[in-house]
Amino acid sequence: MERYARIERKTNETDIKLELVIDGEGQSNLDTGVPFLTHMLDLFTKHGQFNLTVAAKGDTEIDDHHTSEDIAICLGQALLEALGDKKGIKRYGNAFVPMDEALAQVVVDLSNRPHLEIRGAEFPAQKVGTFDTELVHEFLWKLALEARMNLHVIIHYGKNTHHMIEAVFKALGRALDEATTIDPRIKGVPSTKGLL
Ligand SMILES: [Mn+2]
Repeated sequence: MERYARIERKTNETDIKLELVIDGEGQSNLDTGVPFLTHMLDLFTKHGQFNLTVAAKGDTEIDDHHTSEDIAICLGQALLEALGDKKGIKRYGNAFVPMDEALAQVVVDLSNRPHLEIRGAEFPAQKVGTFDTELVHEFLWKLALEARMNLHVIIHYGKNTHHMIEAVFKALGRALDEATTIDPRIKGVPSTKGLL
């Protein structure tokens, strides 16, 4: 059975349609209205071997906040829904990704216990394109919350803000690819509680 979810979410601030295939080919079809976020989700999809479609209209005339936050909410919901009962998944994922001078690490646990820890995300620049770099935290927190995952993000070092954030999104894709992978040795869910 294909691990797939489609989420539609409409508020006074944003109107989002998002489709996620977990076992994909790294293909994305993205119209987010936030160019830097489009770039990041494209990398995330490629490195996570997902397929991701996003059609978002938001109040970007104000800033990118609502649109970025709400795309994260939809992506988190899609991930949770597509994973279903989580039977056979590896559950944990860990990835280091360098991007030129920057090195990021992302560790995830699809634990049903939402949590976010971030270290080293003191970005030299406040903006990349139109994108406020403080939205990285907002995006990751809403994603962790809605996907009900424990997400640890460590930027070990870096000087260029674009590189630092790019390394995070690539590592996020790779860590989630590992965590969502089905391991045929695992019968049921990988938890001594018997439930995730
Ligand atoms: Mn780039």
